[in-house]
Amino acid sequence: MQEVRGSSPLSSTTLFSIFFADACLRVAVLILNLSPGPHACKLAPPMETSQRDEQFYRSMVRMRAVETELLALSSAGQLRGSLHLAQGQEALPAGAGAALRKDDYVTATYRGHGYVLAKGGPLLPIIAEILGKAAGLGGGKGGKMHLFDLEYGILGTNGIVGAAVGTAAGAAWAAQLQKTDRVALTVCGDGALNQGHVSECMNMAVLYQLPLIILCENNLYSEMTPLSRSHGDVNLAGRAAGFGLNTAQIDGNDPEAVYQVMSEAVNRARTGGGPTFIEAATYRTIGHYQADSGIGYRTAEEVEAWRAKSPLDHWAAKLGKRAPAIAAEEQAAVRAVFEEAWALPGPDPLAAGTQVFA
Ligand SMILES: Cc1ncc(C[n+]2csc(CCOP(=O)(O)OP(=O)(O)O)c2C)c(N)n1
Ligand SMILES: [Mg+2]
Repeated sequence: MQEVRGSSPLSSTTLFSIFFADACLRVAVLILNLSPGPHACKLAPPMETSQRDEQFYRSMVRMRAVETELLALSSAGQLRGSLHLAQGQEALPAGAGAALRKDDYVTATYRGHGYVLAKGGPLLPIIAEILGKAAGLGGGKGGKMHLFDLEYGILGTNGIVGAAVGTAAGAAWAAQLQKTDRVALTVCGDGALNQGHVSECMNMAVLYQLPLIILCENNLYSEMTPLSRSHGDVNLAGRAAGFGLNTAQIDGNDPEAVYQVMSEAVNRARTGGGPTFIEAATYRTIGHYQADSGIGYRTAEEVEAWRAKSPLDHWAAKLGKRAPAIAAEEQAAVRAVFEEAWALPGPDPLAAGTQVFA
């Protein structure tokens, strides 16, 4: 990990170049419905290793079970729209979610439903939202790319590449201004680093020493474009270090490694130590979205090699005889929630104009 560098002096050029990011942060601060006032700094109590092993496995199995149900509905033509799944990347939400408090903020990508699940809120309103039901988190109007839950600090999954970084930076700034010790985690892909807005946010986060953690899921592809064809320098953490962030590069398929580096970053952010960028090496062993085979721009051998590194299989092997019963329990619970959610009514058409801010 690198140490945070001292703040740079603010020249007029710097001020001009940060205008866009500053505007985004101000909007995010304005829209937040936060409880004001300082409260005591609470660091997460350490969890026993054996407890963590089971929690990670449960979290990963739950996420895979949710995706299996969604894929079946989509394949049967019963679920409309694009479905961006994250098979092979389950260790990231499992490890990251375990390092956060309920009142910490999270923003994520169109592939970020796992982080919403891992934040620990009840499953039914999440699934109901994805299925477009009135009992969903957003009344069934947002779907999978717009999962919001203020009670659990979920400030949105997001279909616009890189956009969620600005919302999280705004939330981190709000937490700092209100003298709370909340932190904001934002999840982005490797491709998002080529969005100018993300660079502006990294610069701002260092200047303001925001309690922000950027977890970059480096799955080696932006849609169908390999990293080497979209980035002049494939060292993503190096780019963040250039802005002055603390950085780390980890195996994103190891939930324990994710948990450890996240805990370090969270504790640093809570205690005024500033932002961290984590580059996590991972791979989606499924297509970019439901209609993509994932082969063509990638070889079958490459996909198979990464399947062999599946975090789910590794953790099942680690838990040994306990794994099948845990998996069966989680899968049955997810199945039951899908059945319950599927039977629920959709939103009232007359309510189409409510809860809409645009
Ligand atoms: C601003 C913007 N530009 C382009 C797109 C189209 N698009 C959707 S996903 C994607 C690839 C993003 O890749 P990455 O950030 O690596 O995330 P991954 O899909 O690999 O998880 C692109 C270009 C978009 N949604 N938003
Ligand atoms: Mg990617």
